[in-house]
Amino acid sequence: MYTLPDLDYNYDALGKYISKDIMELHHSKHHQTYIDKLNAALEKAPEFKQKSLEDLLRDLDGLPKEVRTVVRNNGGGHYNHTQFWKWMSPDGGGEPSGELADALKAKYGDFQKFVDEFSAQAAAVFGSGWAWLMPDLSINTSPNQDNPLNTGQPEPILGLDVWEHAYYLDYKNKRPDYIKAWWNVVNWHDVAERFAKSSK
Ligand code: MN3
Repeated sequence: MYTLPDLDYNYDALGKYISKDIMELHHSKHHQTYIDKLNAALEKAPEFKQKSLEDLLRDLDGLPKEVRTVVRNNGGGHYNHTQFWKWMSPDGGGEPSGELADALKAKYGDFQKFVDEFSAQAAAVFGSGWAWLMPDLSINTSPNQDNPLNTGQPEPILGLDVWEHAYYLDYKNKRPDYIKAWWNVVNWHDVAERFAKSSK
């Protein structure tokens, strides 16, 4: 049975960038609902309880048809949010250092150009979805709760939730304002660790 992971910080820790109200609703209600629905689906296909969440998402076609879409949406929701909480920190923001900084500079010219490109792609997601930074530092997006695992790609090293539930209470319909604020809480320490692991 999957359970809701604790945050490494309090609901009010991201301060003016992402409010306590959003964090509490997003974590305790939205994320919890994905977990409840994922667990309910796996009750109907108990032989798949042994597989890791990542493996389930990598092989959705291997699941029985009657639970496939539920696992895709809610297993994806659980995976994506579990990472998302770690990709933010009250000590976040600024720029990465070390290997990741060098690699981003090599690919995008400078850090700001990377930020601009990622922000543009995140802003352009139609409806609900996510923007991702991949281990090769390419940027892509997914609709709904899909993620790169569904198409056989590696795990992303950074992702941004652009569902309205992630920002509407603070930013109303202004998704670009939310994206701009979010850079102030990005946990580059976590992203750099994932980048280092992915290149080994
Ligand atoms: Mn969300």
